[in-house]
Amino acid sequence: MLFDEAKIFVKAGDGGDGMVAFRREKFVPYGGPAGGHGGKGGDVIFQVDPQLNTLVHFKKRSHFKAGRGERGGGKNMTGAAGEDRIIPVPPGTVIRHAETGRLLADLTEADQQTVIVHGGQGGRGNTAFKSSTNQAPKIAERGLPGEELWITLELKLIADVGLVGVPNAGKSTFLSVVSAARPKIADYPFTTLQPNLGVVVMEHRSLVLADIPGLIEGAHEGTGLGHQFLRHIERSRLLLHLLNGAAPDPLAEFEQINQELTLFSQKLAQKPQIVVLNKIDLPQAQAHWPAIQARAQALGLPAYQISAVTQKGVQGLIAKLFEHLDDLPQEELFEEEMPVFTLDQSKDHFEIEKLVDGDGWRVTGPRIKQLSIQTYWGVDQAAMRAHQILEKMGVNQALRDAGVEPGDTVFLHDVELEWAW
Ligand SMILES: Nc1nc2c(ncn2[C@@H]2O[C@H](COP(=O)(O)OP(=O)(O)OP(=O)(O)O)[C@@H](O)[C@H]2O)c(=O)[nH]1
Ligand SMILES: [Mg+2]
Repeated sequence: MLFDEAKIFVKAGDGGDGMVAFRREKFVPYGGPAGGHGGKGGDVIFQVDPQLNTLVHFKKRSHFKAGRGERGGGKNMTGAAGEDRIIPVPPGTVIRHAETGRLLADLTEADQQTVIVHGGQGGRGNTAFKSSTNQAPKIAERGLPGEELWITLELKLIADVGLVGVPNAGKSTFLSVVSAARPKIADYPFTTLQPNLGVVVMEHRSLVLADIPGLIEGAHEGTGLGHQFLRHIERSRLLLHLLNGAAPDPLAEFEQINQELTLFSQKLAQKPQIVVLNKIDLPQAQAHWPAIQARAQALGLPAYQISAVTQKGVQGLIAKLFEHLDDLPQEELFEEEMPVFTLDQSKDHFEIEKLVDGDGWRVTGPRIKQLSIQTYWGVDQAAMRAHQILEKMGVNQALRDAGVEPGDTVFLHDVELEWAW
């Protein structure tokens, strides 16, 4: 069965801390600042691997982390960047924010990549704080934490070729011999209850084949199981109509299924189709071939005969599928507009809240959070610099306007400070 949904947690690497260091040279009594910057944390990146066709590997694992950046060194050495974490997903994977459902990525093309959470910036070393008035700064920044997020993955069926046919025609058998997919196969109708996808590889090329439940009369109205899955193959570029050679009248079944496709949608009815008679290892199947070939020719459709079980004609058919696809245009796969993904919409935005239990205040906001984490509050110079930034952002004024008195406790996110102005 196709496993087509997963919920996972991704965490990008934290940035490395900046370093406070000074040059020590022979005969130079007082060297300048030489503390390097911390390395950037690694990103978590999703990449399309065309060889994959399910999300089943996310069943075993739900947490993925990128590497953290190293701390800055002396002699202006920047810390090494954290390693990116590249997570392979099958084509057709849609990634959403787990809580809000917001679309983050719609991955369709081979090797397409998208960064879902970004590594934290490395903190700057003390070299960055040198100025005309401060030649020997003792401050550095701490690295920022990497972004983290719960996301959902959904696999959208994107097949180049959709397999249609009556139950028992051998669709799943065919898929299993031409791809690594292992669908259930059995000698009764409606063995397949969920679509199966398989990737067919030939000489560095690949195509995706979708095996859907068998269709029967009334399928367009929801009889049987095929109905809900016809929508999936509406997006495929080519239909492979597989005929059950063991049936008493495969030609009548062929007409019937085409009728159902027409009744379901014009789009499906007009989709290019190739006709394939299966089970020609059986003598009765061979007997049907001339009539089927003649009918296909009359309709202007290519026709082939195979045995999925003995694999007679199968390789030739695959080569033909690639040829037919080459003649067809690529289907437009993007259904949803890609948003620009940002965790922080407006970084300088902040809010002040009076805490109910006592005389404290809390300031929150993306830039405030960043500053609270980045600053070594115990170091006077660093704290001074943070206060200058708060002044520029208008936070100090806003606190005064709100009625903050000297001596009050002010939380900058989780960092507790005493208001001194
Ligand atoms: N003799 C013969 N039997 C075949 C061939 N291909 C498939 N079969 C048999 O036909 C039966 C049905 O095969 P499936 O692959 O399950 O058929 P399906 O079209 O996927 O059926 P649904 O999932 O019910 O729609 C199984 O018993 C297969 O072994 C073939 O080339 N020759
Ligand atoms: Mg099947």
